[in-house]
Amino acid sequence: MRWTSTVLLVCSALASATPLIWDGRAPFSLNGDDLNNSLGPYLTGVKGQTENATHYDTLHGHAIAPTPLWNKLLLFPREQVVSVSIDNTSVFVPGGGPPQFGFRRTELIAAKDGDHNDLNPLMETGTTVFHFSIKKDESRPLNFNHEYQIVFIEPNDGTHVFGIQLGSPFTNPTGPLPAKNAHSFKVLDHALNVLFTAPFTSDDWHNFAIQVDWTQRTLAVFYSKDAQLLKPVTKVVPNLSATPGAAGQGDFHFGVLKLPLVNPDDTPANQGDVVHFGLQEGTTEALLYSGVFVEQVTHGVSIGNGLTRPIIS
Ligand SMILES: *[C@@H]1O[C@H](CO)[C@@H](O)[C@H](O)[C@H]1NC(C)=O
Ligand SMILES: *[C@@H]1O[C@H](CO)[C@@H](O)[C@H](O)[C@H]1NC(C)=O
Ligand SMILES: *[C@@H]1O[C@H](CO)[C@@H](O)[C@H](O)[C@H]1NC(C)=O
Ligand SMILES: CC(=O)N[C@H]1CO[C@H](CO)[C@@H](O)[C@@H]1O
Repeated sequence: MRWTSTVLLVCSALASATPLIWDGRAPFSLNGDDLNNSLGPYLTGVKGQTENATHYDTLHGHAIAPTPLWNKLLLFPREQVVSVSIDNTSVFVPGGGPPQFGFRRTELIAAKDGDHNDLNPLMETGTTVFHFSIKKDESRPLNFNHEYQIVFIEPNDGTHVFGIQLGSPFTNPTGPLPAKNAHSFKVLDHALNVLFTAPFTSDDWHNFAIQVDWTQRTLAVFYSKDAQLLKPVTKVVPNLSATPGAAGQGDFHFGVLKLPLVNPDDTPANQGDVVHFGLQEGTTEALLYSGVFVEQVTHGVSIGNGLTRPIIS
């Protein structure tokens, strides 16, 4: 009896937990045609122009286990892993702009069946928490001599409300490579201050949750590995260089955006234009993602195992 009521209690706690605003955990029903057509939870348009989305984005079905944080019974996971890859064809051509030959990039953008314009204000009002888990794709490693921007929220001004960086930050001229901490995740604020670092160890799922107060313009970070509950790893920090209000809202991206190295053969002006110039090896590289979702904090922050805790305050 006691056991039953505990179970009921846990279930009702789960049901009322946090409300979810957007769930980017790929259901097993999601397929390649959905990806090609930006149906389901992602817009897939940020990629090379010559190939369909399934060339870059792969749904792994039951072949790879997702983060155990939200999939405790790994025999019955609730989501499939999605990998995001780049190769030398990953030259994005933005609407109305020239091809971005400096970058190689593939990103998924949070949406609901193609609609991000209605979703973004829901995800980016009040206090909301952006969850995502990242693992190495050992067969398609990154090149840590380069800078990678892998998760970020980008308003129209092209800045990032917060960002996750890997690799050696781009410098002109090029410094010693790889840079110190190249193999660590760096959580950056809007002004590019490093809020938290964690080594990108192999074979682990790295779970992040970024708490964004859109009114006060602050950030706070949770992190854990694998099935460990998320733990606060920063205090609440100001992020006041981010733009307030609707102009400060933007698309929630995750994927692989690889910056170039300086090409000594380019003109001095072009050497600083990372979007359009620089050296890329053209290698195939990828990251694995799971556990991507955005929640309200009405009933706290989800930390795994069906548990929530109060926001960092
Ligand atoms: C998705 O792209 C793949 C690879 O080009 C292709 O085989 C498949 O037919 C595409 N599906 C749709 C619906 O576009
Ligand atoms: C993308 O998918 C469509 C629909 O299946 C197909 O007609 C087209 O050839 C594909 N494009 C490439 C580049 O594979
Ligand atoms: C990679 O793509 C760029 C731009 O399209 C091209 O100039 C370069 O030759 C390609 N490199 C390789 C190794 O294919
Ligand atoms: C961690 C931190 O304090 N980050 C920045 C948030 O925004 C303000 C205002 O631009 C910066 O001064 C902080 O350094």
